[in-house]
This record gives sequence, structure tokens and C-alpha cells, in this order.
Amino acid sequence: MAKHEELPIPIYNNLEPVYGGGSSLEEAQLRFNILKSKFKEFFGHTPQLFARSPGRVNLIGEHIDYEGYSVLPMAIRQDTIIAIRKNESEKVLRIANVNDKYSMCTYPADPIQELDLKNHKWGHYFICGYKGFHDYAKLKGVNVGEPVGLDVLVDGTVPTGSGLSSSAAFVCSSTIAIMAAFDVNFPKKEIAQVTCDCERHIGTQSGGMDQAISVMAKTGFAELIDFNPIRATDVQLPDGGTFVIGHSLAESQKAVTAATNYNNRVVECRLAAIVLAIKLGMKPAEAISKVKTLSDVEGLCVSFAGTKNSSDPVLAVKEYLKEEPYTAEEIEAVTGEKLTSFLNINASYLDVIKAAKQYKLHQRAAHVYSEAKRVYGFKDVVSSSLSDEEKLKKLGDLMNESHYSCSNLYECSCPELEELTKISRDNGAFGARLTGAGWGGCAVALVKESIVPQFILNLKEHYYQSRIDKGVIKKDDLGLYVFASKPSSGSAIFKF
Ligand code: NG1
Ligand code: MG
Repeated sequence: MAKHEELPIPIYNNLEPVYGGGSSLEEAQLRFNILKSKFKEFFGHTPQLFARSPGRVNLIGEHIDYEGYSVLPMAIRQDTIIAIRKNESEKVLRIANVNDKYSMCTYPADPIQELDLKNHKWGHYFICGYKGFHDYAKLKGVNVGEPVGLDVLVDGTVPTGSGLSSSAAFVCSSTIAIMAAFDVNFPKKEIAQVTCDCERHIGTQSGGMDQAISVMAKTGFAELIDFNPIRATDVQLPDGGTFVIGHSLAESQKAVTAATNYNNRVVECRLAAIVLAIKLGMKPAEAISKVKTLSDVEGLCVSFAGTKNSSDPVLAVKEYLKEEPYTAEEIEAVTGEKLTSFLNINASYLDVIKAAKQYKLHQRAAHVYSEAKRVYGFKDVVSSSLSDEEKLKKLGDLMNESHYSCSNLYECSCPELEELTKISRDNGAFGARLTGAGWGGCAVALVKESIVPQFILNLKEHYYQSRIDKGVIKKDDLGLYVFASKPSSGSAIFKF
């Protein structure tokens, strides 16, 4: 049998395989009916098909996907559904949203258009998928004919700027809807790669975790995601524990703050990797041209083991990268080349250098290497012979350690996330951590299943009530901001 990731996106003619039984199936049916009738209102005809992709919560492995290390997320039920129809009579992409906060965006049906990043529009995420699909079809030698118009209606339930990957849910569902509209389907692992590459058109130099889990998730399982090549391994979580996701209500606008937050860390990791490689004996010119990520250097630590260096990358960081932040000049003294010259490969890197005053190479590398170990620790605990209760405790400890590392070494937390994770621990969570890029967005807590309702009530009392009083959110909307989640299914196409 072909491996899960080698299979194409499943096509269904009813909702049951994805939304399974009970009220959620009825709710989903209602949602699709509304989508259909709104599509007709907007465009005067019915959709050809629908594509769905979920958001995700990352359980452990933060800010290491772009360094080549495995991560461990699960898909959540919140998702994006795209209704689509080819419109041969017009060469325009018309992208509407069921939420009237987002007004209709139009773009020419031109797959090589460049996105105007200074003028961020919500429809840009669809265009990422549009460009990605055309590039990939070309690469695979699939003839999709002359560009035609597309009528598109979007319905997203993943809260935006929350670290739950509304962006990947949108980009993946868009790419898959476009593919299906052109009657093309590819293996899941290829789609995971295409969607990862094409979301970078937005400007964040992200890794591939969000797209991989959105496309490859399976109901009931978290997934260990490996990169180069992309692969997903099912992880069955212990019984008796539930993940509770809570929004800190601080919105993280990654597309806007990229140069000082997300992309800044990507650059710091790259510089840490190059400097470390040189200290481990690689020639500067070779390090600059060959070393892309911290995982590239891990092999060096091993091959130098037993001679002058250590095989543990965390120890290598301690030995070779100083704790005080580096200035650009200090790094250039090691590399023998200007940052502006060897980071010239990417416009977003140059934006980072312009904004950065110093580079915390030691801290960032220490986070990445230790976090990578915690991911395997998590996986090992899950598959160990410990009792479920003992497993849950150990997983909680790993989540707490991950949070402290994100907070202290990677500095991607914020006061609200500190408060929310502390309240979670104080109210009985086995562990709690920020999830996703951070600087706002959500926290995830591992909680004993039997206390989940009380735990959520406690969060409401100690975290959300004061914010309701201040009018930050409405009381009736609380369910959107704090909820328990089971692992949901990955991308699917619906035709009915
Ligand atoms: P969020 O901010 O949750 O979408 C981002 C990256 C991931 C990963 C995490 C941090 C994008 C699309 N995704 O996730 O690849 O690096 O941060 O672990 O930017
Ligand atoms: Mg995102």
C-alpha cells in the first residue's frame, strides 16, 4: 500500500469522513449550504467544488522547522473552506469572503504577477496558492492551458494572528481548490512542499510545519513531521489528557513585524550556523556557501567528535558561541565577508540586517538544538511503557521547558502569553506553552480530561474576565478564544 504522504488529496462526495457524526456534522452541512447559496449570490452560479484545510496547534518543536528539525503538531477542527468555479468568460480572479469584514479582492488571471507586499491585502494568500499551483504544474509538465478566471468564496474559522496557522489553512485550501478546479491532484507530500514554498511570497521565511500538518493530518493523531524530505509519522497521544488552546488576545501580525521578529530569528539562526561551522573548523567561504541551517552543522559536530570538538550541538554552542550578543562587525571578522554581501540572496534578509543592532547567536542556537531534542523526548515518552498518567506528567514537563526556552532564549513570548501559561499551570495543567510563532497568539495547555470544564472556567475567571470587562472581547465570543481540541483530519476536496 502506498504511504499516507504519497497519496493524493482525498475527494469525497459527502462530509462524513471528515466531520464525523453528531452535531458537528450537521453544523458542517449547514456551513456548506450557506457557502453554496452565498456563492450564487456573489457570482450568479454554483461552485464547482470545495476544498478544506485545517489550522493546527503545535504541541512541541517551536521555531525549528526552518532549521530542518522535526516538529510535532496536530490539526484542529477550525479550518478554511474554499468554494471555487472556473470562469472561462473573464480573465479575472474574484475572491470573496463570507465574512463581510473582508471585501472582495480581484487580481488578473496572471500566474506570474508579483504581490504588492507593501500593500497587504487578505486575498494575497489566495494568490500565493495560485502562483504555487502554476509553478508546480509547469515543473511537473502538466498543461493547464491558458489562464482563465476563477470565482472564489472563502470561509475561514481559524482565528487570525493567533499562532494556529490561519494562513496555512488558507494557502493550502486555496492551492488544493485551484488544483481540483483544473482536475489535477498531486501526492500530499508534494503539495505540502509547494504550499510551504508559495506561502513565502507573503514575505515570511517560514518553515514547512503548518502546511505539512494541514495537508497530511489524520483524525485522532498528532504527527511527527520530518523535513528534507517531508514525512509524517502518526503519534497516538496518551488517554486521559486533552489539549486546551487559549488565545492571549495579543494579535501577532507576522506579515507586518517580520523584519524584527520572525525573519530576524531566521537570520540569527543562519548566522549562528555559519559562525559555529567556522569555529568547528570549516573554511569561511565553504561555510558561507554550504551552511543554511543549524541542522547542517549538527553533522559537523559529529564528524569532529573525538578529535577536538564535542558531538553534542548544545555543548558546541556553549563552547564556541559567546553569550553576549554579536555585532555585525564581530560576525564579519569571523566570516571575512560583509553580511550585506552573503545575505544578499533574499530581500527579507536585507530588511532584517537594516533593522538589527545585534545578533544573539548563542541563545538562538541553544534554543533550536535543545528544542529539537525535546521533540524526540516527547515522541519517546508517548511510545514508552509508562502509565498514561506518568506520560502526561512528562509531556507537560517538556512543554514547560519548551516554553521557558522560547521565552528566555528565543524571546518570542510576550507578557500576555507569560500570564496565560502561568495561570494554566497554577490551575492544574500538566504543562503549558506558547504555540506557533509567538509574540502574541495562543498558548496550549495539556490538561487532565476530567478537569477540562473546570480548567476552562478558571481561565475565564482569571484571564478573560478582566478583558471582557475592558471590552477587548465579548462574553458571547469566549468559545472562539478558549477551547479544547482533539486531533482533526487534513485537507480534503468535496464534490457535491
Ligand atoms: P504561525 O505563526 O503559527 O503560523 C510560524 C511558521 C511556522 C513555524 C512557527 C514557529 C509561517 C507560515 N509559519 O507559524 O513554519 O516556524 O511559526 O514554530 O510563518
Ligand atoms: Mg501563519
